[in-house]
Amino acid sequence: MATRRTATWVAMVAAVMLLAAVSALQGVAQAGQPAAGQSGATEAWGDKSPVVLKVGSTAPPQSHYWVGMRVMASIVEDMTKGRFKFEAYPSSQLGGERDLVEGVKLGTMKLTMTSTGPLSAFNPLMKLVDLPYLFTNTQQAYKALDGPIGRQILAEFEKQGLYGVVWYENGFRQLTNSKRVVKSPSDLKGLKIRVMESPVMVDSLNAMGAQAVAMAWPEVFTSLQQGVIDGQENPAINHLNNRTVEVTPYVSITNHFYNPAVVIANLAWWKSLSDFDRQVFQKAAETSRDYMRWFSNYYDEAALKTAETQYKNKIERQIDIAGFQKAVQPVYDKYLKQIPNGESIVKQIREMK
Ligand code: EAX
Repeated sequence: MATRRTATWVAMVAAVMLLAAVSALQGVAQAGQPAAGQSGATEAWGDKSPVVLKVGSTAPPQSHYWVGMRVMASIVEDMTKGRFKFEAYPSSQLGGERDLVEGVKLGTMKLTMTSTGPLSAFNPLMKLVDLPYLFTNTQQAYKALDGPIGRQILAEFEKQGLYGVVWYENGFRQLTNSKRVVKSPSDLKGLKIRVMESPVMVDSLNAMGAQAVAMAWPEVFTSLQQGVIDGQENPAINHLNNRTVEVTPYVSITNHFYNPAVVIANLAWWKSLSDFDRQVFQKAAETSRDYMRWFSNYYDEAALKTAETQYKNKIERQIDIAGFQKAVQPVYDKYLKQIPNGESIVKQIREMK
């Protein structure tokens, strides 16, 4: 996977290097031995000039998103013997998440990864995933998303010329702000909190007591610095990696959204792949999903520790969760009416915990 910020790749995690090393060895062992009858598997390394896949994200290179994408890239590049080459554009270099999804829809990009923020504009079922306090733990989320419910939700993207390859993880979102300790809905009164461009999320933060401000990620840091907004909400790992630790020291462990992410492809391009290549991409995506989820879970708590010790953030864990859950009930009432089978899907997800 190539990048414009070469230095960041030097920091690639050891396990990824191990994976690459193993892949390289397999490449040597198999050189000149075509895989029987598999189109796309028979070329030697470097036979053709590679198809370059530009992948963007708002997340910086050290984030869990890129841990996943580097694993995916190394598997695909190896298994296709270099016929595909990934190029990384981290830290919003290609714009915000809506820009990325629109690029994939238009076909100017073949593949990207994004949090759910802009996705409900492309797929009404994504509104279910954005509901507050729907998931209580990651195992429940993985069970729902990796099973038939998750597949049904992803399948809806096809109507928009998009293909949902796999569910990645962003994580459980926590409130952070520059003003004061927030424990309950009344503490949020008057605070302008940035949320992603999702109507469900906007309504949820308003219901929780805040003044929600929908904003694309690239504008957030400056808006916090200038005091246009008082806070934001994101998983702890992003709070650290996206540097909001520096400007919003009050952190509340509200866990109000479990936020997955999606690896999304242009549907026409996906269909144009050979059967072998499509399976390579799909399996690489699934392997990378498991890997990045492990990393995300592993660093979530560590990120809070760093926020506390290094950045002197105040981490508030005594939160009136019941109060917030009660406050967001109208959001369920509003959206479950709009989504076909929404009520039954939510019930099934709740029973999985
Ligand atoms: O890096 O927009 C958001 O809050 C996302 O969680 C973020 O862009 C991921």
